[in-house]
Amino acid sequence: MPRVPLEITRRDLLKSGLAAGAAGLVGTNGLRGAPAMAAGPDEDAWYRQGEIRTTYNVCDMCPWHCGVVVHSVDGVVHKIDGNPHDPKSRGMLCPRGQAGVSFLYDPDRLRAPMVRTGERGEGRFQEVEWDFALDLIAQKLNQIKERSGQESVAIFGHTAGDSWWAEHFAQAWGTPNAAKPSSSLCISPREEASLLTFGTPVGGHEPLDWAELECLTLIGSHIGEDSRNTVMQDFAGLHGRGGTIIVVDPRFSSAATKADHWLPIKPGTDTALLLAWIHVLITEELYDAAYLDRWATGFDQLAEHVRDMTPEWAAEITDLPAEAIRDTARAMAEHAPRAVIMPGRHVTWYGNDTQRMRAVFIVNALLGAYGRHGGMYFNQAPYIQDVPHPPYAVAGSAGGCAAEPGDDDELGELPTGPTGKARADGARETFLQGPTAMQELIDPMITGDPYRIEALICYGVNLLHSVPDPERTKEALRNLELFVAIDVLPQEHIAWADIVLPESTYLERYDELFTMAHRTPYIHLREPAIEPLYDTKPGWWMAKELGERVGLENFFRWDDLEEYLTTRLRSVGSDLDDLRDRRGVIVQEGRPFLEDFEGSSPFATPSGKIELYAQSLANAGLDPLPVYEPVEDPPEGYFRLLYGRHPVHTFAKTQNTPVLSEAFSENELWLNDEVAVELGVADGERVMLENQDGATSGPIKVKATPRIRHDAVFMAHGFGSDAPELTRAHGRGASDTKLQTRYALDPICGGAGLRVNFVRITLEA
Ligand code: MGD
Ligand code: MGD
Repeated sequence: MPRVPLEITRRDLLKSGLAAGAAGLVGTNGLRGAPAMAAGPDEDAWYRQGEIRTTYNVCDMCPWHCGVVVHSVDGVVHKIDGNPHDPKSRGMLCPRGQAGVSFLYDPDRLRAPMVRTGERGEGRFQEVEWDFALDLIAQKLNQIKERSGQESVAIFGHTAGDSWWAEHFAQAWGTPNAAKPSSSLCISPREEASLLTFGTPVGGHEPLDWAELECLTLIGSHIGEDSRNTVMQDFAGLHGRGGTIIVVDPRFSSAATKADHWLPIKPGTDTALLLAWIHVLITEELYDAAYLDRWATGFDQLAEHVRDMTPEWAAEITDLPAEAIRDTARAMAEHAPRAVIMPGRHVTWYGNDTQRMRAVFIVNALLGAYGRHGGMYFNQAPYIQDVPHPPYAVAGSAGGCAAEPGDDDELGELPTGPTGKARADGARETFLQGPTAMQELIDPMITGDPYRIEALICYGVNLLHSVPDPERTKEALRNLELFVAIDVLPQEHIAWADIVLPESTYLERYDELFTMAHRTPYIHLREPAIEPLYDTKPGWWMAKELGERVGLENFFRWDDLEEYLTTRLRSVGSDLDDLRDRRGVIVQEGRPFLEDFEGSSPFATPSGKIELYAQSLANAGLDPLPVYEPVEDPPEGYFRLLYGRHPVHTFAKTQNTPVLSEAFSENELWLNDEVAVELGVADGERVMLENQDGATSGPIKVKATPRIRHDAVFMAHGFGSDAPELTRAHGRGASDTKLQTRYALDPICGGAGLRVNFVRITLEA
């Protein structure tokens, strides 16, 4: 029996290199760089205990998905490094990535399938056999389908592996009600804005040509706290070589500390700033006229639109000096086309977000940055074929970070979702276009309007932490006929499930290939480093077993994932052994720059050009050019609730990971230090928060700091878990989600703007 280090301590991880990682990125130097070696020979070191087995994987500790190399000895994983052959990680890994070992051996993990025995929310379960759990789910699903139609089943998915559920199973089963939080609660405004402007989405890997970039502007994007491995490497590279950095953030973020210009904007007013930048670029003739002439349409309408949107106009709105607005526009133009406003990632802020992102892209276009060296390259998905299956019953509607082209041309009958879904003619019931909005599927579970969603399969979504207004979500869960949760940890929503299916972690399973749209499109392998712990199973296995029980066996015409992967890999002249020989990754050639498109256009819009003026928005009765819409100010005594990332944690899923919890166990409330004095609150004091609707969260420790404006507070997302089974995360810090009882709906993409909530501070009872 292999020795399983159930409790990995900081000391153990010092041996494996993680503690070094906590101070920054850690390079892959084979195993020679491990600190224990540097300190001298260690006879007990894990790498002397047996033959080291090396496997290839894709990190699932955050959605950036770095390619990794996993080292195990005698069935125990000890160390994870960045894969030097992976275009994304480039051999480096962040502390969260290295903490995958600790995540794997978290003693609080779900261990066996369970069926609810108590009331929903009580968290009382009985362990059952897999066959029993799957038969029960299949029986319920078939009953619901017969009674109410397959669209009465919703499927939510996130984390790597979600394609088996929110895409393949959902489309085969025939529900348009499949959604990912990484869409309407994250990137959908920028993907829609990019589609409207350039005809293609941004994709999962933001395509900045960092190596030649000279000037970077960040609107919100808090690189350093948003600690995606490669983005931090690239940002450090730009800073190190003296590149110009402009940061627009109400908070003096980590990125702002490295900036040449910090614009502490009044929250919610960025579109006014962007319009004023466009005004300066046009009126001072700082735009790339030849580039726009060749590649863009709508310049004259744009120039007319921003004629009066002067820096002075924007200064009133944004609380920024007009001169600073002019200076920063000129700084960008000075470096054009090697100047870019980063597309951002979590961009669902105030409800008018697609328009704000259109304004971002228009600035980039005026700078001539698309398809230019030092600007934004054109990324491309790798070529690989799917495993053949019958036509799907519905088109893909879930969206996500790295959407791949689907098989939507082979559709059968299309049931319609309550929130509408993409159709060939672009018409939707609610939104112009874009994937199904997760938060909009909650109400139909409660009200039955326009029809009742009766069942929910939730794969890898932290339902009560990722979707706003968790009390509303609980009400929805109470109403369901069937709630199946597939997870690795006993997160808060697990207590509400009828049936819990425990998944093996990414280190214990094969999974779908990672096909990343990139400058050099690539395919990466995920293979198990060890056998699944406990009575857990991979998500693909569950999807196949359930599919076979509900009549979808033709969608799973393969015996296991090795066969499935081999079939796909053959279409690119490879197989599993070959992929391992290639160190887990196949890199293809892309067409990143304009010069690679001789005689054709890289812009897939109806006009084949960058559409500064969006005719499709005009056709739908929406603003074809971005318009600034004022947001409500906080009421007297309240602050706008801002939130973001903490470098050591990912969303709400790593707070229980032993080494990460040890490094940072509870979030803090950033409060302006002068305001703290006025309120009589001391730095480090614990307070409670109450929002405009009376929802409360806390206690949370105050960080009194001059680094935030007077009108806002800030906290890292993901804390304040109410799940007692998460022994390290339970009751630590405050949950931003609990304080987000409302959101502003983006009419174009269905995104949920979460920064429209206000909180007041009360002393801890
Ligand atoms: P944002 O919400 O854009 O998130 O990371 P980002 O895309 O960077 O940025 C939050 C910043 O916006 C904060 O600094 C906040 O002060 C500022 N802000 C708030 N309101 C306003 C405003 O009105 N205007 C302006 N200009 N700024 C404002 C999210 C990204 O992080 C995502 S989506 C993922 S999937 C990854 N998740 C993740 C993680 O979970 N953990 C870590 N450590 N890193 C991560 N990186 C990624
Ligand atoms: P996580 O907390 O990472 O966030 O939304 P989620 O992806 O829901 O939850 C991941 C879930 O997957 C957890 O329940 C975890 O235990 C489980 N899990 C981990 N590994 C596996 C696995 O291998 N298999 C299975 N089956 N489950 C696994 C993120 C989403 O949240 C995003 S992308 C953004 S940008 C938004 N951010 C955000 C915010 O900043 N604040 C608030 N209030 N809401 C937000 N919602 C959005």
